[in-house]
Amino acid sequence: MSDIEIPEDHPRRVSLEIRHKIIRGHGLNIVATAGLLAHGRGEAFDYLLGERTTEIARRAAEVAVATILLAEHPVISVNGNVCALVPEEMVELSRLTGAPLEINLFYYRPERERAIREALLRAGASEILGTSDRPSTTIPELSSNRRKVDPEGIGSADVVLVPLEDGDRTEALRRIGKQVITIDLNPMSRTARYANISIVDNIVRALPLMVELARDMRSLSRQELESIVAGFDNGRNLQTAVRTILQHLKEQAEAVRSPLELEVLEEVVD
Ligand code: PTJ
Repeated sequence: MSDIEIPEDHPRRVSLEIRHKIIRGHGLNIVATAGLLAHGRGEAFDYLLGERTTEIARRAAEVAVATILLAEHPVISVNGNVCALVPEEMVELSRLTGAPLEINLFYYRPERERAIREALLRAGASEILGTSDRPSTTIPELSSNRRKVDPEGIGSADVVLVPLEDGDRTEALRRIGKQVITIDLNPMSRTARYANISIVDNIVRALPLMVELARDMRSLSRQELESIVAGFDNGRNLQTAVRTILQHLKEQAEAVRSPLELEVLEEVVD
């Protein structure tokens, strides 16, 4: 467990608080050790994107929520990082959309499954699929632990939300005809490229946004939901995300000088 106090006025407070949620989750067996590294990669991409929800991420989130609401049997897959960062939001999205939560781990250990299940129950979940006491089936062509899925969950789903995912499973899920939605800060990852809808944003921002959207959109008609989904092109979405990074980097190239040096320059101008 991490009990490090982050000063109120620390300029990187939000980022550090998120980091500490992951570290705490690791101490509780929720997050895999590799999950710490995955988080670091996510942080780096978030920096490159300007640590904000872009217009295209918002549009992808709208399309994702509409797709989940339109689905016959949507399922939300939960791993360690997701559970450590946004457990309440996951439970709320599941409640609002009727998509059950399924635990599906790359680095499977029984104690991790138990810790994640308990954390989701504490966050208000009533039903959790994918646990070892439940029946399981397998995704063909996948050799990792993620091969095992719940027949009442991912096994029979038409739409699966798989945030912070590895590319192999996204590819396998696509090959067996599932529609895949992901949340991934790296627009060049295999997951982002194989998914039908990729929300290029930090899950800590994307999930509260999806909850808010689900609350607003669940009263819409099928026709209205279909018009939200119509015309969405994930390839173009990812290209725009990469261009957004390039644009942000260009702006940073101008602003990258030391803040102390800039203070001195401002004084000279005054
Ligand atoms: O809990 P487990 O055992 O299922 O393992 C989970 C991890 C995340 C360790 C596993 O799925 C893994 O190794 O994932 P990858 O291949 O590292 O991919 C994770 C992706 O999520 C990377 O592209 C990261 O950039 C991205 N990512 C990391 N943190 C965030 C993120 N995307 C959105 N929000 C984040 N906070």
